[in-house]
Amino acid sequence: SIPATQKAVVFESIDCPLTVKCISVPKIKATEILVKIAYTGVCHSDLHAWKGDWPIKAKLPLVGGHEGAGIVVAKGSEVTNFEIGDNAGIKWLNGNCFDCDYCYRGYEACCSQATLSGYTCDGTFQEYAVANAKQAARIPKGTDLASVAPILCAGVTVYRALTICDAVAGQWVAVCGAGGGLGTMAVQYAKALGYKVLAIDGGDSKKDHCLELGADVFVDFTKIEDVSAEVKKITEGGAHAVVNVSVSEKAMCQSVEYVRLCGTVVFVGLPSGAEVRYPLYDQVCRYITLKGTSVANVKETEEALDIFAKGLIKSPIKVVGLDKLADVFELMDEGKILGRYVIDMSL
Ligand code: 8ID
Ligand code: ZN
Repeated sequence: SIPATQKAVVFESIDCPLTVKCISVPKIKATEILVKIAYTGVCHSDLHAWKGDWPIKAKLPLVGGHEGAGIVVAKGSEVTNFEIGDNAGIKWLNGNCFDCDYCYRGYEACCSQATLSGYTCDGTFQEYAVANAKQAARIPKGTDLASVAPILCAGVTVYRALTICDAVAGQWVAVCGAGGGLGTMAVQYAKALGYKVLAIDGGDSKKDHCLELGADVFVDFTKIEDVSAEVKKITEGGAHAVVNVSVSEKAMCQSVEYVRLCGTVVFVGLPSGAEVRYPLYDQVCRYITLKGTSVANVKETEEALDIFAKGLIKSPIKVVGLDKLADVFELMDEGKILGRYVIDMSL
C-alpha cells in the first residue's frame, strides 16, 4: 500500500541546507506512473539546480534528482506500457507531448511541453516519484537497480552525444571530463561503439579509473601545460570528435582547438555562465562542426539501456543514504568523485 507521506530532500531556496524532510506522496494523472524509488544517482545537474547556476530557474520548492530506478506502484487509467510491479526509470526528461514537430523528429527534449525531473517538476530525491509513462524508461526484469541508475541520465546522455559526434569506429574520440559521472559512461559507450578513446581529466585516481574502464590514453589537464598540443600529438592531428562533459569553460574552449580538421565537438557539460569563443576562421577553414545536446529521446534511451543490459558497461558507484546528499554535492563541487554516487532510498 502507498503511504500518505514519505521522506524527501526539498530545495526550499538556492543553496539552502539539505535536510531530509517528511512530505506528501505525489498524486498521478491518467498518463502517469508512480515509481517507488529504490536508487537514485546524483548528477552534477542536480548541483547546478541547487546552486541556481543556469539562466532558466528551477521551480521552488523543488525535489531534485533525475536518475531514479524503482518499481511501479500505481498507474493512471491511460497507461498501457507499464504494469504494477514493473521496473521503471525516471529521467531528466519527465514528460513531453509526443505530438509536435520536435517530438516526431526525436528531439523530445526540445518539446515546448517538456517537463524536467528535479528542475521544472519534482524529481527522485524522494521515496515516490511521478513520470509520464511514455517517457519513463523501461528497465528489464532482473536488472540491478543501483547499477542502472546512472545510465538513466549519464548513460543515455553520452550515448546520444557519441552517436551524433560523426566519428566512425577506429577513430579518435576525446572525452573531456572523463573521470566524472558522465565521463565514466562516455569512455565505455565510446569503446562499445568502436572508437579509440582519449580521456581527459585531472589526477592519478582519475587516470587509473579511466584506463581501467578502457580508455586508450589519458591526458592529465593538471599536469600537461598545453592540453591541445598534447591531444594533437597523440592523435596525430587532433581528435576526430570530442564529447565534452567537463564543468569548465576553459576546457570547453580548448576542445575547439584540438578537434581535427572536419571534426565535430559535442558540448554536453553546462558550467555556469560559460561562453565558448573561437576564431571564426578556424570553423570555416578547418571545417569544424560544433553541436550541443541535452539528454536523450525514448529510442536512444532504449538503445543505451540495451547496451548496458548486454554487460558492456560497468557502473562504478558508491552507495549512500539520502541524508548524505550535502556531502556528495561537496565532493562533486571539488571534482573529487570517480564515477557516480547513488542514493539507496531504503537507508
Ligand atoms: O544532457 C546534458 N547536456 C547533460 C546531462 C547530464 C549532465 C549535461 N550534464 C552536465 C552537468 O550539468 C555538468 O555540467 O554535464 C556536466 C558533467 O556532469 P557530471 O558528469 O555529473 O559531473 P561530475 O561527475 O562532477 O564530472 C565532471 C568532471 O569534469 C572534470 C572533473 O574533474 C570531473 O571529473 N573536469 C573539470 I570540473 N575541469 C576539467 C578540465 N579542465 C575536467 N576535465 C578535464 N579538463
Ligand atoms: Zn543528469
